[in-house]
Amino acid sequence: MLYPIATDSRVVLDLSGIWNFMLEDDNQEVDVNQPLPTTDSMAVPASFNDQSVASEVRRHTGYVWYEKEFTVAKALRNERLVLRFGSATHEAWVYLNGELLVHHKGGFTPFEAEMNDLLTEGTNRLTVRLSNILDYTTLPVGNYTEKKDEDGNLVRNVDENFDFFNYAGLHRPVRIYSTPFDRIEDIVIVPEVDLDNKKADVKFSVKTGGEFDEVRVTILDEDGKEVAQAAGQETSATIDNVNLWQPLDAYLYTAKVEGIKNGETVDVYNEPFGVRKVEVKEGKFLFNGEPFYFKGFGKHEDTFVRGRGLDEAYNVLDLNLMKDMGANSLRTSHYPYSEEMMRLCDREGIVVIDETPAVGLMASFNFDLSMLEKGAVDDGTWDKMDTTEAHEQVIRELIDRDKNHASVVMWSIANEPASYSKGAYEYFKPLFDLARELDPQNRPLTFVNIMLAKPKADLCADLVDVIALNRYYGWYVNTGDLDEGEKGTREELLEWQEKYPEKPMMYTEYGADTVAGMHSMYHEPFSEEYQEDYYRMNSKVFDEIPNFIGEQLWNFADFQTKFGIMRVQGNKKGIFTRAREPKRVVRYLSERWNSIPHLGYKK
Ligand code: BDP
Repeated sequence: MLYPIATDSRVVLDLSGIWNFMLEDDNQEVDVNQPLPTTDSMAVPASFNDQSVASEVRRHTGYVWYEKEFTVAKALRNERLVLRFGSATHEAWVYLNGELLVHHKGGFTPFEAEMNDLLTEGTNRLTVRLSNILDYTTLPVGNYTEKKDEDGNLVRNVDENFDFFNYAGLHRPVRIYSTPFDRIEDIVIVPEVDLDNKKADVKFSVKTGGEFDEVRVTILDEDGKEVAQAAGQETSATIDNVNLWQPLDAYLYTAKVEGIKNGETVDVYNEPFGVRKVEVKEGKFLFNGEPFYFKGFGKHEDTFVRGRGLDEAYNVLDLNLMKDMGANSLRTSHYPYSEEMMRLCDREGIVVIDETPAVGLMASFNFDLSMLEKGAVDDGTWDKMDTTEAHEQVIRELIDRDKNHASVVMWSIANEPASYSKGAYEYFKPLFDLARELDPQNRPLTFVNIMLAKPKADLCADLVDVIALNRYYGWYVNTGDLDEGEKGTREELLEWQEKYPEKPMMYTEYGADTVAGMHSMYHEPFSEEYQEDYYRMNSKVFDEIPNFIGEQLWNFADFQTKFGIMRVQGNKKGIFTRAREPKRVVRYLSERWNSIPHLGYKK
């Protein structure tokens, strides 16, 4: 799916701003033919939760309504007009002037619909009903319950089966864009790099709607100079003396794609792309032929007031903080991030592990952990979960959306599923096959392995190209005992390496909750000193293991979670506070990462 941009043939209108908002009342039916009976204000894009002072809004589970009026200038109404949501969390029913225009389930991927037939002159009314319900059919997974209160009203509850607040709302821009009726619908770009000869053969596949006499592709360099041209919907062009897209040294070409009729350009679209080659080979992750070392973060889309809503200023700051520390990468834990962030990573040279929202795929922790050492555990997860359909859908939508991004070097199919439990392999095998079939660039695949699923217990590592581990030695186990934590870390990493000598491995999470401003002489958990000691211990072991190709810590910043006795105003594993103030460990990590080259650290 193409990102909406303005070109010589396209206009983009932004519906961001103040919308009307209300919670749905189960006892009062909403008539979509009438304006919503509310004048409460809600800003878009943003989560609704933290914009209100009422706790029933912040904690509302169920349905909410948004509405906005808009007008489309006459001059545009003869064009094809598409209404597009960057995301709507988690399920949306969209009405235009009282008619259902589009429905979409899944809170982190875009969707759109042609709106010409329902559009009127003058004022149009756009109404959106949203659900934030998560259950065993959705991703993420929620434990959903309903009960009646004393007055007989239905009370819904989602107990998040994951460790972040269930923010919801119109999180990303809502836009209208125009195209001619004969239009470019999609572009697939596959650069094949010949590193020895500094050349790239770039394949293009252009999907169109309507009719053109000719489709033309022109490749422009960063100065806007033409470097190659090709014609046809399935075509290719060669770039000589190619500028590679390298970590922290991004080079973006633009594919200018034109649909031509009677000698005139009817539609034009500009898609940025980078030329780079990633491969997994002999225990290494090769980036343009050289071993890459991931340094960076798992994070969240999480800011004050906006919640999970798009905030481009925070995105820019976050990447600047990362670059300043010598980091080069992030994982979009635990859901697809905004398209704006993906484009920013392309431009800044930040390497991305792109993750689906498959988090919470675990029945419960209530089983005998010692069983895991023996293998063959069944905790019931894969009978309980009914997420296959949602999982397939989101793999399709994510790859469709992000397939051309140079920054994306690997897909993460899930975070911390019960990969030790009977049925896990059978659940994941078809999903990995699907992702391999869909990705035109054949990127490596992984899923993020939970600490319970050590080499003897895990059933799914055969499916991955890179072993991605979330480990908390010295925090959730060996709490406060970094000597034991170090032993556990070393022992397990060596075990993985021995079992899968060909597969590189990395940490996608490790961290310790740390209260900013808390200090201690005595290695006390939660102190800033302990966080630093914890990271120093881990670094030492990482450097001993040849196939260990990256460290992405948990978490970039403190973030909001549900209530729980382990969380005080959320998760405090950030190395920055939620306000992006550094904790003590930032200095140590900056020194370490600035001294580790992005390429060629582990030969
Ligand atoms: C891991 C999860 C992550 C949590 C983290 C933690 O992947 O979402 O926030 O642990 O406990 O299990 O801090």
